Amino acid sequence: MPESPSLLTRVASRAAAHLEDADEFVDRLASHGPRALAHLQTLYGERDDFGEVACDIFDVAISAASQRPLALQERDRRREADPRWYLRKDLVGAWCYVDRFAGTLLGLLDHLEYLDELSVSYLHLMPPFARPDGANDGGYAVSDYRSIHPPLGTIDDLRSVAASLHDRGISLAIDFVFNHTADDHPWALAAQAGSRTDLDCFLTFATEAETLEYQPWLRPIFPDEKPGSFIWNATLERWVWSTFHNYQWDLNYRNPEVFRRMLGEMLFLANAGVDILRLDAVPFVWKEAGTTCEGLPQAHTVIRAFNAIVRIATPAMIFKSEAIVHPDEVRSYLGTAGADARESELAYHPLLMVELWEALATSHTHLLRRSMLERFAIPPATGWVNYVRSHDDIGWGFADEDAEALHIDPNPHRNYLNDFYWGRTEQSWSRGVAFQVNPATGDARMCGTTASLAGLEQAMLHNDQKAIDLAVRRIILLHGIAIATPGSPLLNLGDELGNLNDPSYLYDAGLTADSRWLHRPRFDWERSARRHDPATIEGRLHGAISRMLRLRTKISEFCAGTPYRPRDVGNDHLYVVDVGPSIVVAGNFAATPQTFDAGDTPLRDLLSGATTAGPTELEPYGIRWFSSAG
Ligand code: OTU
Repeated sequence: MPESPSLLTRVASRAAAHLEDADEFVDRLASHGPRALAHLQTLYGERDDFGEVACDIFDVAISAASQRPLALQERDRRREADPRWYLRKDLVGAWCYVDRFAGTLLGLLDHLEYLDELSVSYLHLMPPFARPDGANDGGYAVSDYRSIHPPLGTIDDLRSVAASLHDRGISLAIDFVFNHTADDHPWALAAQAGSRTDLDCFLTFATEAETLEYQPWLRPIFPDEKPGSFIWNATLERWVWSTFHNYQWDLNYRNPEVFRRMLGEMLFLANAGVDILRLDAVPFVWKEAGTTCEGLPQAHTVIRAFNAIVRIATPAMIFKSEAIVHPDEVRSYLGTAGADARESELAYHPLLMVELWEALATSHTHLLRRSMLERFAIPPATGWVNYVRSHDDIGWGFADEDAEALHIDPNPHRNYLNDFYWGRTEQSWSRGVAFQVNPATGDARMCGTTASLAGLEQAMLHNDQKAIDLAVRRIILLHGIAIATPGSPLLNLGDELGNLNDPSYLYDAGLTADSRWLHRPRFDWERSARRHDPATIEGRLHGAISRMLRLRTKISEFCAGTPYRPRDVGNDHLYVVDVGPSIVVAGNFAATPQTFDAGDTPLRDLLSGATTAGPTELEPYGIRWFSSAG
């Protein structure tokens, strides 16, 4: 890379010319610039104009640094002095749709006490940006990254929400939907009005034959909508790459102009006060003919390049990646050991999530245990985001190899789990529904809220008190394990009250085709009023979940990086795991009491305060956090 020293020197002198005080920028450039440049070189180094391309990209960073509000510059310094801030035991996330939780962005500020009760230290908002009328994938089709969907408020409201959250010690997380834009984003409109520069930001093809160089290898994501990943656009008279919905057009990161523009949007959000950027749909951002176009090395390089530049321009912000793919692929977005490979600092942990639901349906924990034994390890200075339920469907993404090692046939097992949660098997308590059943591949997923999948809805319909009790226990069990897993927990706001399925989406033209809306109900503030009454369902759930969240913020073993070792205790209904040297988490996945041998050393139950030794009974779906440290 012969030109790199001179190129970075050029960047440093441009910074000096544009920034009032360029020292910090230049220092950060010295630390992270070589890495950023190396990644850009990997992506775009073959171009004759690479030097210009790279300078233009660094100019975006300089411009963002020049516009960085003073309070956020201060935040940058504090976080650089405390670089492990996102690995700590007190990082507790909660997510919501702004309208469904609080009406508007500013409405969020009325609920800060509620978040405090749940020990929330970062609030993740589903994309609040401008989006097309009608279907817009819940905001995952972005028409403008710099303006807010008008009913929710304005970009200034977002800034002031960020500032108010920061004042309360709460960080702000937001989605960065960077694989695609909405088809009415200005770039897509300009492309349709004849701008070649904008057309080149997307992946379009003159003939269907050209799409066939890719199509046979691609995984259909929303097969209900279209069989493949391309749509014909009559205005462009071209085929447009659209991995997700027809109105979401994939961006072309092979074109450095896309990288430059999207970096600008990303740093704009950082300057609005975003602390944690959820990178949406990360595997898809780079395409190569004849491959699956998922998780290619260049997709990782794109994220690494973005990350290195964020460290220079807006270092208070980190990344949380979202990839719902093979578990080993999922963890690959956390980079590899070594500073050069810094990628996402946090990653969703879908394997834990699906394995919790799998163990609940089967009341056996061997696949959960094996999955965690084989695939929990991640690079230093990165953390799992442990959750029970996201806003998306659930697909059975355990590793086939892990199932086969236990003599479980993976696909029939997936079919069994779907049938169970769709409520089609006799023993099922669940009221989930099917999502994107693909007869061609046999793939199918499911939707439903935590409570409805855990049996609460069915039990309430039958007014069956015993079944209600079991369902409440199941919900607490799943949360009890996720919250006690090293990394950080992410609560689906509403799960702490037992939110049930909401079929009203069926009557909304913009939502009806997407059954994921079944599990995105409006937050029920009336039910939340009962949360302090332990005689109610809401009181039992909120009481247990808020207590566990509070407690976890005090237990150092729960921070990211602690060794996590599931035990074989000879009873497959039990999930028993050593978290660090002194914490033992034990969950009973059976509807009957099970005995756990606590051993000779007395263990203190951190949730109840009781001390135990020897054979200890775990009630149906019971959960314990033990400490041997006294
Ligand atoms: C994400 O999900 C979002 O979470 C969804 O809500 C969006 O619809 C989608 O992107 C498009 O923006 O396929 O079924 O491996 O699996 O990113 C959900 C990653 C999805 C994908 C995941 C995607």
